[in-house]
Amino acid sequence: MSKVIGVDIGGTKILSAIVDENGNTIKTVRVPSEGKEGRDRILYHLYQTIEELISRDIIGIGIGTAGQVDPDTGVIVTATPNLKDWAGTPLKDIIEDRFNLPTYVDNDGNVAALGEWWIGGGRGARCLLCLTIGTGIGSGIVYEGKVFRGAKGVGAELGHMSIKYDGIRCNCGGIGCIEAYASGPALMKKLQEKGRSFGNPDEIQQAAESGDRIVLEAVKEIGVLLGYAMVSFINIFNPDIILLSGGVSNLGDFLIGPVRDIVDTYALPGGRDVKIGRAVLGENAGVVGAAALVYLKGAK
Ligand code: BMX
Ligand code: ZN
Repeated sequence: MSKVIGVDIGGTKILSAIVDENGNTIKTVRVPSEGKEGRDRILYHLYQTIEELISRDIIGIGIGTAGQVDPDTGVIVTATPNLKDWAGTPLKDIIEDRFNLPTYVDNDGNVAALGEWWIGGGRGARCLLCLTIGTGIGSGIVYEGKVFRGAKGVGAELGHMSIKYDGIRCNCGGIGCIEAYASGPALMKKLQEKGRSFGNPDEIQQAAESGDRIVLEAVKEIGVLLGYAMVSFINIFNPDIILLSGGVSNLGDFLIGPVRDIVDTYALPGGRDVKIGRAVLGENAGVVGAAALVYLKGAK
């Protein structure tokens, strides 16, 4: 059976896996991305993870990366400081030259959505929206079996929907983006402001599960804001299902409950029957979807 390497490059980590043609994840490798250290460090870690997985059975490499990507050329068009100096990197050419395998590159949110549509919780959906809530808020839309990318392939950046025109400045340079309010670092910051500090999302989840009032309040606050952004997504796209992945989504119903309440109250009634849940593939959605790019020849 042929196999593919799927890679998911985020602001904090690079997750890579060998994925077979049925979407089974065979072996996974996790390394830091050190995105804030710039292009050379990111590439260093990327090469390392591919080298660990490569063998004669591998027929191609699929990469989902944070940043806006031109999926035809595999060049990074823009990136926030989460992946410093990443803009302008001809990633497809670099990887093809180095490993001599056909390589596809796309945005990380797009591939997470593709993975969920291919073998996860979005199977059979006509209009699937996927939000990855981690270092940033990534997103992807699969409509009638195709990844929606817009005119130049750089669309579907739902994390940069502004919910407040006079709000806080986002990493992207915009103002009031939902990413600035509801990403992992935004939640950490909110908790710090309430006098609580946590090392990672798992600790926050444990605190929520043990009924920590301050944590539950902070999670509810970001859930409400996420809900308002979702109202706009629902009114624009009329998805049948919205799936959440990434570290913050592990908060499950603590987060999804407030989102659901806002959607049920404020989305235009025709679209309110949307299902909202967690990604079935969890943190593997990105690597599986990146591999799907190879099997589905770019999913165009
Ligand atoms: C940012 C932006 C998106 C990305 C999202 C999730 C960059 C570097 N990133 O909004 O393109 O999809 O973060 O990224 O421009 P992650 O770092 O949380 O995986
Ligand atoms: Zn933004």
